[in-house]
Amino acid sequence: MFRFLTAGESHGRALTAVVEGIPAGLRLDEDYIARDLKRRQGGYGRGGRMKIEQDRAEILSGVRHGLTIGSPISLLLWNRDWENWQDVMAIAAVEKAIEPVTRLRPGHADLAGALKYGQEDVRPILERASARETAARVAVGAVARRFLDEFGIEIHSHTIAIGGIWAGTKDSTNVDWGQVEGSPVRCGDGEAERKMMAAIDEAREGGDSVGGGFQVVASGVPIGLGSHVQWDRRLDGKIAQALMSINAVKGVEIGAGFSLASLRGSQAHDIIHFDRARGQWRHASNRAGGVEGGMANGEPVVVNAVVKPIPTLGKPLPSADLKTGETVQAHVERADACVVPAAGVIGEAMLAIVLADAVLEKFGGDHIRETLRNCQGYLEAIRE
Ligand code: EPS
Repeated sequence: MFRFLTAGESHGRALTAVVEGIPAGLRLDEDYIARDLKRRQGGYGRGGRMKIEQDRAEILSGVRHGLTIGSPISLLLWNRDWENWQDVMAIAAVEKAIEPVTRLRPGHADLAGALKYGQEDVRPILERASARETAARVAVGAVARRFLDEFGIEIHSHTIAIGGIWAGTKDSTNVDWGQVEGSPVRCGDGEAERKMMAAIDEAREGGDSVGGGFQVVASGVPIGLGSHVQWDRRLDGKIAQALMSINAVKGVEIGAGFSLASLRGSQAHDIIHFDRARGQWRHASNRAGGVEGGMANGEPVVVNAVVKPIPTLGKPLPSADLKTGETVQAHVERADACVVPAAGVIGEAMLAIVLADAVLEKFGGDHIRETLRNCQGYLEAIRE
């Protein structure tokens, strides 16, 4: 229903994306998308690249006079840093000899990518494997978010861990989102925030990097998105895939996730009741993270993800050379010491994309009025 492709190399001329499935009649402008792009660029622990880029997505199609028209929306984000890479990343052949990257970085796409795509230089692999691509995803996610706004679905994220420092709470009902947005590490726990920043400084000074975790929360998700009837229609499966696809993410859990392994059935499940005053089905707790049987259960969708420390290190690990097989130090490039705060914003984008798709699957519609009417009709029907 909602689908998209991105293209572009990290130091190529631009990133692009084509988005399809958004109904006509949705208000959309570049400033709205720019807000999330800016949030993604921030975060304590970023390297020199973010001082060069000022990401903005130009809308090239699919919108007229501020409203979507139902046709594919194409987005263009120029890479400012391309100016410095015009020979290395030239589209046409160049006369000049370009030094190949052959020292493989453990933890990166270098080895498998170079072998699989028949490259003697790792550059073409690392350029596309780079998390720079997530700028395009965040632009796409902002389009999805604009659509979800119409249904009262809100998505937030916060950092829950960096470098072994855990925030005091993973309780998504207890987060001050304003404080998170003002925090250099996007963490709502002030004491943890200071320790996280110190952990980032320490890693950076030692030529190292740190990972961590983030939580994404979507509220206002209508009960019944997704389906139990087929494996690939399960909402939790789609969410896990989308979040796991973010560069450096190594673990995803929904709701109480891995901690459910130590609970009994009587402790693990969320008691159901009918809230007569509001005419709503509710659960007394949310260990399911808003998904039961592959469907949204009406509670906030809560997803946690773990981000590994990024693999480009100032003080590199021992590795091997692609060309000679000799033991060498891994390749060193300018990089970030910590990307967890940015990863949370990317997580919001990926969850927005999955939810926009699920809303369209359930309610259809070629004009936003039609989609909203179908949604309202359904919500009224289940209240009766
Ligand atoms: C990245 C390396 C760094 C990061 C980059 C991801 O880029 P550069 O090699 O230009 O210094 O800054 O992330 C971004 C450019 C971005 O926009 O998030 C990598 O190797 O994955």
